[in-house]
Amino acid sequence: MQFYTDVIAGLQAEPKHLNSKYFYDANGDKLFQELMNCPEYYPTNCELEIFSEKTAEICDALIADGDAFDLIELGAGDATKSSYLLKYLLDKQADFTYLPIDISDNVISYLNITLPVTLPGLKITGLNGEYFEMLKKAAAISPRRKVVLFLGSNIGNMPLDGAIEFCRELRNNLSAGDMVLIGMDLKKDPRVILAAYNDKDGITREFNLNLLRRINRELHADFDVSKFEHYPTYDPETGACKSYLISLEDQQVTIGNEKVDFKKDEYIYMEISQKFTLMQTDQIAINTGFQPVGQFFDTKKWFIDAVWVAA
Ligand code: AVI
Repeated sequence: MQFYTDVIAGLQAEPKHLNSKYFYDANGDKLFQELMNCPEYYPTNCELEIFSEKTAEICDALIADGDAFDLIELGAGDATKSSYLLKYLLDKQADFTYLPIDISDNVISYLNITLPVTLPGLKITGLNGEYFEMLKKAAAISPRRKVVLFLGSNIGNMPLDGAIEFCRELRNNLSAGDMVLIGMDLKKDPRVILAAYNDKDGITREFNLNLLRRINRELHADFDVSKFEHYPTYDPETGACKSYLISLEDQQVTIGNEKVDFKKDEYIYMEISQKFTLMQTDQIAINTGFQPVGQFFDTKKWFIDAVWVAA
């Protein structure tokens, strides 16, 4: 099982690490929802402001010449932000089909059922699976122009070279003239950034510890989560915001048939949430085969939704 293999490989590595994509079990999803509502975690509100205040401008950029298109969303979640666009596009009678892609089949069946009710007239084909596999499927379903939404600064959860590789692969799955609307969190006051990953109510702490609990539940492990502490960091030079769990004592943890030793003060690297300069956002586009053609910001200019065209 991939989860088990990844966890064991990560905890036997030097330094120890876990992949933050495993944060999102049912409990992790709930904690992330709570996080998005907590006062310190600004990215969601910034991007919501962009989508609610700049709906017409964003849609006009995506509609381009007015030809029919497929609106594909990578990691659609509950589609709160994209619903602003969907409603506007429907009102404008744009000819489009919405294809949300998500790894969770719960998410896809929820969207397939609820969106046509809340947005009458919406054509929707939910795709359950890995992003690039589903992008290939979307291309096979229809030859129409593709507009891809990749929101929430999910791109920031990859190390910078991984993000570049991801954008290159995204480009390889698109045709010239296709578009991307990508949300990226920008560099800002380092104290604001650090606070977003170190909220007073300890939700981010629980979000990180939840992965150890998930490993206990699903992989027959015996982590004592009270023996680990959440340690968030932000480096204003590189823009890397990283979270670690620190072992509070020498301890041994059993995971299935494996035993993992932790020294006191040893860390597990849990997550990166990369922050970008504006110039970096353009550079990533250009270096991966896109042309940056539009920029939408919240009033504080803390977050960008950039429009890229596949060159
Ligand atoms: C999903 N992702 C963009 C969030 C972020 O900001 O990196 C996940 C998160 N981790 C801690 N707080 C939120």
